[in-house]
Amino acid sequence: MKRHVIMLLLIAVASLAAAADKPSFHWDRYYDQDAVTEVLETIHDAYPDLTELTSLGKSVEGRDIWQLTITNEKTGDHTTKPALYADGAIHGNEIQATEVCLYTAWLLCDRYGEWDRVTELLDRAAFYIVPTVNVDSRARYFSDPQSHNIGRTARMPVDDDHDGLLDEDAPADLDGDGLILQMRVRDPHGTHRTDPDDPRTVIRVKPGEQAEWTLLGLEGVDDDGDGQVNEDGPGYVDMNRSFAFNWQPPYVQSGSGNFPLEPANTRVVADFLRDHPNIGFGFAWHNTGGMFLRGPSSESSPPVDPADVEVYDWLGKEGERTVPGYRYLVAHTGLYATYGDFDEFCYQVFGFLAYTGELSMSTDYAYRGRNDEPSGPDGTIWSRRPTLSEKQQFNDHLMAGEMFQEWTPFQHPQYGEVEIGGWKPWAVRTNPGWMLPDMLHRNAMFMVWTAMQLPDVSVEVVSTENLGDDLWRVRARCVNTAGMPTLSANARRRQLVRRDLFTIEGAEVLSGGVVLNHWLGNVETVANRPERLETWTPAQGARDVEWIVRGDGKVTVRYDGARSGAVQVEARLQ
Ligand SMILES: [Ca+2]
Ligand SMILES: [Ca+2]
Ligand SMILES: [Ca+2]
Ligand SMILES: [Ca+2]
Ligand SMILES: [Zn+2]
Repeated sequence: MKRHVIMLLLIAVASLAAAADKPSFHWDRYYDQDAVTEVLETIHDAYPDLTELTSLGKSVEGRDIWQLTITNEKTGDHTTKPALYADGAIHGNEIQATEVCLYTAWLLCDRYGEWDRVTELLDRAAFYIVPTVNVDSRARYFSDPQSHNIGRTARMPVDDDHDGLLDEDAPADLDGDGLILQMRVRDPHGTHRTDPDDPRTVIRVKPGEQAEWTLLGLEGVDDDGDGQVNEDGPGYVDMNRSFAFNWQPPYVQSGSGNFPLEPANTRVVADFLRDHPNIGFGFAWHNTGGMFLRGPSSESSPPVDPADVEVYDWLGKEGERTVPGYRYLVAHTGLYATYGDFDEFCYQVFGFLAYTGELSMSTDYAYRGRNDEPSGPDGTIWSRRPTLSEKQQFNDHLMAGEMFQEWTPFQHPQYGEVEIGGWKPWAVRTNPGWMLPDMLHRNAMFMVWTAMQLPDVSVEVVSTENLGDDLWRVRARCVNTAGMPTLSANARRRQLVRRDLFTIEGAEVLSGGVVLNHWLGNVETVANRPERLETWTPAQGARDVEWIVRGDGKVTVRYDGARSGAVQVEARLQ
């Protein structure tokens, strides 16, 4: 009796200890690059059987580009499982994309063994997570003077104004407050006036109105005396215009660099995708706008196969419900054209579907109640952009006025008396920390749900029929219970990845083929190598095959897909 009590106590203590050992993190804050590394190492140390942490390589400035693999390694190596790829912050100033990746990694490990669906998912599938692609610019977003629009691109020097000098005239923190904000100069012949609803806001003048201000852009001076201010800041190679499909030179697509995959960061991502043909779906996280974007990315892009559009649409609607307010859109018709971007590269080169996820929306900053004007142009609350003065009310009532730097006089060496002020970082593109947890969880769960739709196959021998002596008709079936086919329509049509192999071993195979109609017995027999049938299996569907074999022992039937993993079963010819 006593012994039992002690045993129970020990078990209780052990499970408490296990719970206490689980790392927990604050998800209402942002992590700088050192802290991102620490979070990843903490997760990996706590879950060594679920994770592998590697550096894909060094960035342009020599920082590690971390990649975390998450799967239950006891049920098989990650390369043998269907996989979902997710990365963040290829645009370095779109920082919360990294937190979405970190949160997802933590959630999967934390809930493994607790939530059945997560447990089953990590037993049969893998996640490849690259929290920060543009590690250099994201690191500098925390360490250098900040602006929400600075740090998008790779830190590769480019002569933006073609004057023979590289990166010679960047925006600068003139008043030394650690922020790079807007400059304005008093000008009765300018373009803007003070908003009568809020003295901090400037609005464009309408015909007949008296102007007060000319806006001068970001803080900075004409460093090289060429008559322009801020015309050539650090870099300008946009790594999400650098992927190797429908890449266009900079005179068509600004920031595309000299040739596809030029920045080291983009290159290591592309190499990783190439080296992992088991990836069946991709996400690249960005801000801003609240969107899940897919191709075609431009008017010159090939169309998405109608069968793949059905999958995209089905998943996209789930995304819209999981993250209310976000819209699922075709990139070039719903937003704008891009060339050489990630999701089209995934789809057209490797043949797996991918979304570009745009985090944060202007309606996050709404300040209005149910009796205020309720809806936007398309009748939804989400399409109504808050006006700048409404955003100031949000600032005052929810952020104690800390989102906006009041306009302050400054003596500028070239413009004379100017004013510096404007929206601070955390006000535009990135949300204040307290808004993060809900956003992180919803987008993470959309990825989890998407991963649950990766091919989930099993194989069975449906029948073995003796045709006389040692001649047998063997029928086998692969069943895919998930929402994605084992291969996308584009991957099949353009042969972007090997076809799945339905094979039989252990007997002499005389003929074989895919069963077109198993009730009528129609079989599409192949001319060569009938023991090795090349095929695929539809979503929530089955693939039947038939072989005529000579033998008398055990046969092994196997279904092996690059994106579905391999399953096999044995049967006896008797
Ligand atoms: Ca230059
Ligand atoms: Ca430059
Ligand atoms: Ca200049
Ligand atoms: Ca210049
Ligand atoms: Zn972006």
